[in-house]
Amino acid sequence: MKKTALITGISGQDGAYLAKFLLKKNYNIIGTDRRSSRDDKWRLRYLQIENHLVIEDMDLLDITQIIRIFEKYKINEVYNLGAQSFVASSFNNPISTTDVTALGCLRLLEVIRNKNKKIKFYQASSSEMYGDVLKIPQDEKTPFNPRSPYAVSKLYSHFITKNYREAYNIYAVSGICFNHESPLRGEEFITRKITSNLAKIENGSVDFFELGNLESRRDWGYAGDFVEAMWKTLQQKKPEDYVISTGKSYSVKEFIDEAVKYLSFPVQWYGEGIRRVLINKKNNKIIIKINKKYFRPTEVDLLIGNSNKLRKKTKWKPKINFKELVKIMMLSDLKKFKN
Ligand code: NDP
Ligand code: GDR
Repeated sequence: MKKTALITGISGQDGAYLAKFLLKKNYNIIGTDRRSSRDDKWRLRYLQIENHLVIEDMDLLDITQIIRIFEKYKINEVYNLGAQSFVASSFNNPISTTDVTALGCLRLLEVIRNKNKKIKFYQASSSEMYGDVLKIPQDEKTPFNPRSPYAVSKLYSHFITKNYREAYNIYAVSGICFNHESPLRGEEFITRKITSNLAKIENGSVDFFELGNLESRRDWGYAGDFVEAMWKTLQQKKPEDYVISTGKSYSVKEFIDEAVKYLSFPVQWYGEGIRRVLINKKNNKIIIKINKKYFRPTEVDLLIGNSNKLRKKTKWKPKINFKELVKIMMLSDLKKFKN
């Protein structure tokens, strides 16, 4: 019998890739997000799946909307990807971030507990929960030390998922995902901010752009690989938590150094710290500057995940490495922003 999966956050990067993946596995997909006046279907169109799934309004802030959806459909698996997911914004909007990212998860779990405890539940936990890291690399046993309202909210949803698993015997799993990117990443996140702006500089529509801390290091993987891991964590005998990561870490500066290889002109760094700039050597114009406003009040300096548990239990491994990821994103944006 065909399974039905409910994906919250269907308009986001992961929602689109996961829906595509599950459609290939012959699932019915109910994708939900809050009602919006913006075009929030562009990712589904990009992957050519917009007409292959059902989209419903379901704001994670509103439990009556959640109940309505659970009454309307017979759901087998829930993937809770909906969140205020931008760390920088969580410093300005801590209360709304907590409401959707922490309590949104609890609202879903409460509905599952009351309606049907057999529904499997995946929570999108985050490597940001490790924050100012207490061990390198980070695995399922590493203590958490969050550094932003976003990370604290994710920690709440992580532990409430564990609590509902233990207290009510619900098949509830947290996938602790390290950063994963793609051409469908929002342009506010650093990788896409870099690739989209470099492509706009290449086509002449932008002169320069500004960034914050270039030294922070992230374990960057490809979103298409990560959604497969999410699904696998829900297909095991026992519900458990899993780290999902590539196991390699690069700095923001290293990401830029890899991305500029796809430009038609040579570049060079000058200066240090806040005065550092990247110059187009063909015309000696600045293309990247540092602006203090992009530094966070508390930063996460280094993330690198150990996903051995997932790899052993499910045979998952990432297919796309760092260089390939940068290439995919650069070529996609160079094409997208071509004159
Ligand atoms: P995106 O920011 O691209 O997508 C987030 C989704 O959540 C959007 O569809 C957004 O809808 C939706 N959303 C926001 N507020 C609400 C609300 N009140 N009710 C319902 N839906 C809402 O994130 P990603 O796809 O990159 O990430 C998916 C999940 O995984 C998130 O929970 C994120 O925190 C987590 N995560 C992501 C990682 C990554 O590297 N990408 C790593 C670790 C965890 P709208 O379009 O209306 O804003
Ligand atoms: P992150 O992703 O905070 O790791 O959260 P982001 O791409 O926003 O930042 C990564 C690092 O780059 C530094 N940085 C900048 N970041 C942005 N966005 N813009 C800038 O101009 C800039 N300059 C430097 C940041 O300080 C940071 O160190 C992502 C999100 O997807 C979360 O939802 C998810 O949980 C985690 O990844 C794992």
